[in-house]
Amino acid sequence: MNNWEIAQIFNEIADLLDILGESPYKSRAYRRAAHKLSNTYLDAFQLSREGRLKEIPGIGDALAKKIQELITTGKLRYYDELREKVPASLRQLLLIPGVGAKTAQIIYQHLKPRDLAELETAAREKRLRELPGIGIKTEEAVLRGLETLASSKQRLLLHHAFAVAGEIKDYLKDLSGITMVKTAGSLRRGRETVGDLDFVAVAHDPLTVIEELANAPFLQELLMAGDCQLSLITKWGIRADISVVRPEYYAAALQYMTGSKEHNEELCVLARRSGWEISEKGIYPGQEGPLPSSEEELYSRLGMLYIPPELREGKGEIQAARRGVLPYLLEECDLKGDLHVHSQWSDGVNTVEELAVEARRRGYQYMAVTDHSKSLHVACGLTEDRIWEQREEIRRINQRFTDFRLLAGIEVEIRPDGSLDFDDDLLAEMDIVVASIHSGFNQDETTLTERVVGAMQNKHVDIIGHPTGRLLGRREPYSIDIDQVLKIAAATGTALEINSSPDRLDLCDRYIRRGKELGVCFAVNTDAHDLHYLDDLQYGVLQARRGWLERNDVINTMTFEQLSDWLQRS
Ligand code: DGT
Ligand code: CA
Ligand code: CA
Ligand code: ZN
Repeated sequence: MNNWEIAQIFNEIADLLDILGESPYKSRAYRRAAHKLSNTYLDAFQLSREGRLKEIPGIGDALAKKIQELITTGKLRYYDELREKVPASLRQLLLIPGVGAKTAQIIYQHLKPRDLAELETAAREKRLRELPGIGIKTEEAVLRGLETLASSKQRLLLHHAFAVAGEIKDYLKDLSGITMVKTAGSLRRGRETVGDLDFVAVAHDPLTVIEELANAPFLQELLMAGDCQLSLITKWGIRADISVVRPEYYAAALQYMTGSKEHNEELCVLARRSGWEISEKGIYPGQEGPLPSSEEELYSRLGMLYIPPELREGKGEIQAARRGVLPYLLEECDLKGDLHVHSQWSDGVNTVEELAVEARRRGYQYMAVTDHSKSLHVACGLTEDRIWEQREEIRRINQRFTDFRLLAGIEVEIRPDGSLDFDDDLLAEMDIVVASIHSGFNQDETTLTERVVGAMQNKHVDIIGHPTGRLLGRREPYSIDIDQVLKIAAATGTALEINSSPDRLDLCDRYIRRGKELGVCFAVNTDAHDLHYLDDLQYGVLQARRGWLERNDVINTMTFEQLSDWLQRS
């Protein structure tokens, strides 16, 4: 039982409490705990052994006991009791992202859909909107939620995928007989969510290794074991495919298992023309000479530049590689600072000073402290007075450094009516302004687009934070005319954020690439509320690379002096 699984159960408990009409304080406590659990770097399993669960913020005595019970017995009596009180067909409605207890109850009372397919039919036939208290908007939200649910079914977020893949890889590396292991598949390509995990392992005697793997400690169910491949369900409930090949097939197998399917299919057409062979071991020369010893050699012998995994989606990268015009992709070490970070002044957990020290330790030249603004009450948004106090603290801390600067910024609310939380005079005083939407997600496309466009037209706004508002697997992007947003961003010189948080990764790769074509500049930020999440930057970098971005497309690759000039632009 890991943090994420516990969080899922707590969220479900919160929904069940709402359905049963219990005090909203109770459900809120479970939701808050779920949020903390899925966002903390602290490992509940580890802490429970040491009796230190209460170190997780939001976890008191009662919740700690429940977590303890879940971890030691794999079950929770309280949860089972609640489930018994709510019919299964009502419970399944709660699984739809965006459908809360109230909506679920109305749908259940009036329609009693047997399954989600039946609900979808009702929504498509526009029958939901006729129910009391449910309008067109809710009906559309249900349809969107059903789509999200279908597409996200058990797809893993990147940080979970990396964590589980790391454990499997560590085990494989230590297995005698295996000389090398690489992660392949969508995880190697840095896709924003991952369906299953794929590995390529090298061994002189693949068969023996495969036999031995059938006893791997993380194995829950063996799905298939062939001469060079093994498919299994891990104890985390996640599927893994492991290819075990002899050393000479390493490059061919790694290339094949990395995919994507679309990329491979295009590559196969070219390979066949060169007389190469194709099998589940990969694409290789067969009669046409020795096997390539690296992916670089493989691509080169097929007449093209080496294609980084993040580009291998069958979206024009093969043509570009053949013409020799692939981008020099952004790298994490190109980034010289983070331009969207929260402190204790709003809803972050660290002091400004702690952030500065950590940023400097990471070798950053700068970091922007961008706390929330006043109308975001849930996040303790800053009033004008508090902003001035915070500036004073930032000024004091900056005096200590000659090689590092904190920027006094703000994440200003774009309010539902399109206005910003502060007037121009105040915004003009800030070193950097990130403008974001955190409310009114359900407005129509024209209104939402105008809110974002209006913010970009304000000359004090430097960056639009998480531009489409999506939460992977939980909330669809709000409806905005993205092409319009990209064009105005290019015209006004406003940077669009690539939010690195693995449950956002907002913008998505497609929009990034379209934006680059239109001349948009980007900022790869973490939006960290805790300094441990400054590490999320790696996911944002992957996303930027998948959007074909180069160093020059990203403003936080600039030195402090260059960035200062950029921020002064009119
Ligand atoms: P996922 O797991 O849904 O996130 O995405 P992938 O890309 O990891 O897909 P997966 O695990 O089904 O397969 C791993 C790789 O194996 C895939 O990226 C390319 C290769 N592959 C799988 N099926 C096919 C196929 O039908 N044709 C070709 N050419 N390659 C395939
Ligand atoms: Ca996969
Ligand atoms: Ca797979
Ligand atoms: Zn933020």
